[in-house]
Amino acid sequence: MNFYIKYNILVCLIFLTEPVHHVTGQLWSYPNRSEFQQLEKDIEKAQSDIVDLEAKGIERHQNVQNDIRILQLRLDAVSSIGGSSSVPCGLIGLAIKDGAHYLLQKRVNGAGWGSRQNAEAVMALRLADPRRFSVGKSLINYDYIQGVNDMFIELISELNRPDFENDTLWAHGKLAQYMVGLTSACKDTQSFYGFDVASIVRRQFNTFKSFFKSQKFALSWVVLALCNANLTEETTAMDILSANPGFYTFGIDEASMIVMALSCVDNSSYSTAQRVAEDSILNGSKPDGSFGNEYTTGLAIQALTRYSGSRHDVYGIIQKAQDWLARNVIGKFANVAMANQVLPALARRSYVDIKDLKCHKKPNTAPTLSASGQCIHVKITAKDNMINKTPFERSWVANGNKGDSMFVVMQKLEQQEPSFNFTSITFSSGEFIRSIVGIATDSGLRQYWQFLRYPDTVMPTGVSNTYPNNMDHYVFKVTTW
Ligand code: B12
Ligand SMILES: *[C@@H]1O[C@H](CO)[C@@H](O)[C@H](O)[C@H]1NC(C)=O
Ligand SMILES: *[C@@H]1O[C@H](CO)[C@@H](O)[C@H](O)[C@H]1NC(C)=O
Ligand SMILES: *[C@@H]1O[C@H](CO)[C@@H](O)[C@H](O)[C@H]1NC(C)=O
Ligand SMILES: *[C@@H]1O[C@H](CO)[C@@H](O)[C@H](O)[C@H]1NC(C)=O
Ligand SMILES: *[C@@H]1O[C@H](CO)[C@@H](O)[C@H](O)[C@H]1NC(C)=O
Ligand SMILES: *[C@@H]1O[C@H](CO)[C@@H](O)[C@H](O)[C@H]1NC(C)=O
Repeated sequence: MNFYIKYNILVCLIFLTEPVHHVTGQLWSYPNRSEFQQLEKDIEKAQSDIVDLEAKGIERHQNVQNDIRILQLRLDAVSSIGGSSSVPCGLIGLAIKDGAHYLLQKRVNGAGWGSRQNAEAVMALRLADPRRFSVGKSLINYDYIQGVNDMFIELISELNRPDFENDTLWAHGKLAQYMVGLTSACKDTQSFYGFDVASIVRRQFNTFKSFFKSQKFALSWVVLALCNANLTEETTAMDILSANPGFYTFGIDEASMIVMALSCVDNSSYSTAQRVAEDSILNGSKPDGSFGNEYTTGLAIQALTRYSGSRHDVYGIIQKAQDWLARNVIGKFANVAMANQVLPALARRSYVDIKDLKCHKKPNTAPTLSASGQCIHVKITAKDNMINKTPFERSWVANGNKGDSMFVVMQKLEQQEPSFNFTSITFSSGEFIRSIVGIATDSGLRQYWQFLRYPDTVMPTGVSNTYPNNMDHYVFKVTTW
């Protein structure tokens, strides 16, 4: 066992046995696997409800949202040590969690992290922990999703300004950085609420070419924006970026951004410039393991994760730098830019990894609300051996359209089939089934029509929020609670 492994285990043990009150107070507690797993399940279920609502075009749902927030807080409490987190153990893992907490606590509803800061925050959270923060069906952090919404809203309102395109606060690399933010949140940058953000970034590059010639840090964001979105590169931008290798106005910070940008585009024409920039970063390594301050060290680590040369000690250099970085940022995250440059580095990722993040596809494919969807057949069974004197069981096949809710499918069946009818009551959570074929449940007797997917899976959603696929089979069964 070498020293480094021993050291890591020691650090893990220290943090497993000691609650770290000085970092985030009562949020940190001892692990309890079973509670952790239950919470993960609950959040997954709540999240699938959200996905259903979003598929219907309802963007926010206060109840589910609050549930997830509470669940997430409790999950944070139990997952901070142990649990199946994808964040590494030990000091570096703690620093990542602290940075994520820093960002999430700094977000203000509606405003996010403030003007021109939202993309940096959003991409930092995603790169810090893509699994936990994925905009997917799996475990998510709802505050992150809110932050993504805040970023969208800010950007939409900016894009609508007539003077936006040539506003240098945005045109000098900021919109490009937002494009990376959009991609990290799985958003199409060519049709963002009617805007082709990618084309605007290309035009800004051409309008402000002389600025970008002198500021390759900003130019790197333009290249990263197009590359992460899998769009064709601007050859002129690549030529500027790879010119004068070894000369960096803004030192290691700039060399690091150039390495990331060049390495993102898969073209051997730029490999020499990339190698020179990498060597220049490595030459800037300090005895304490850092490359300068937290910002510079964060960017340098990110760039070194893209290392293309032949030195064998780079892995160790990255580890040492990460260790220095973790010690220097825990409890000291100072602003969004620092979190943006540091968090990916701690997670051993870079801005280039955004192009490989998994973007989930919505389950059941997002239903269209029009009835123009393809025809579907849905089997419906009703069972009662409680209310009727003789046990009742009968099945029907309903003709509906893809995108119809179960409620709509049942309404259609009622029109198609004289032997089927039902009644329901409207609640804030949708339609509650009261009676089927005249068999009405008595709430005083704690009876209800339970809604299941055949044969016996209790549905997590009601009929208004369930969107059947072709050949699905659902069961209604009189049950008591
Ligand atoms: C380019 C650059 C500059 C250029 C900006 C010129 C330009 N029009 O592009 C100039 C030379 C003006 C500059 C100045 C300073 N900079 Co400077 N700069 C950078 C650099 C290398 C890249 C920023 C960038 O282009 N980002 C990409 C674009 C798309 O994002 P942006 O948000 O629009 O970027 C703007 C801001 O970053 C702003 N800016 C630049 N530096 C600073 C510093 C502070 C404190 C603030 C609030 C804003 C700011 O100018 C950028 C371009 O418009 C970063 C490196 C890094 N790691 O982030 C350092 C960096 C941001 N700068 C830093 C510093 C310390 C300074 C100075 C305070 C240095 C000094 N002592 O004078 C001054 C600012 C003084 C002041 N007037 O308040 C630090 C900030 C650390 C911190 N927050 O405490 C960084 C992180 C470098 C580092 N590794 O330490 N900087
Ligand atoms: C985990 O926590 C729950 C609720 O706090 C408790 O009921 C359960 O006994 C705990 N399980 C273990 C293994 O500690
Ligand atoms: C931005 O500036 C360029 C160059 O001056 C000009 O051609 C373009 O029309 C301007 N765009 C907008 C939207 O004003
Ligand atoms: C990226 O683009 C290429 C060609 O333009 C295409 O073959 C590839 O599937 C795309 N990848 C993704 C993830 O979109
Ligand atoms: C690689 O870059 C060179 C120089 O810009 C360019 O001429 C060439 O077409 C690029 N190759 C590919 C495969 O994109
Ligand atoms: C390496 O860094 C030192 C300062 O630390 C500098 O003087 C020297 O020029 C650098 N060498 C190269 C090849 O960049
Ligand atoms: C519903 O169907 C049942 C059984 O077929 C029938 O007795 C009842 O009258 C129907 N109710 C309505 C309102 O059509």
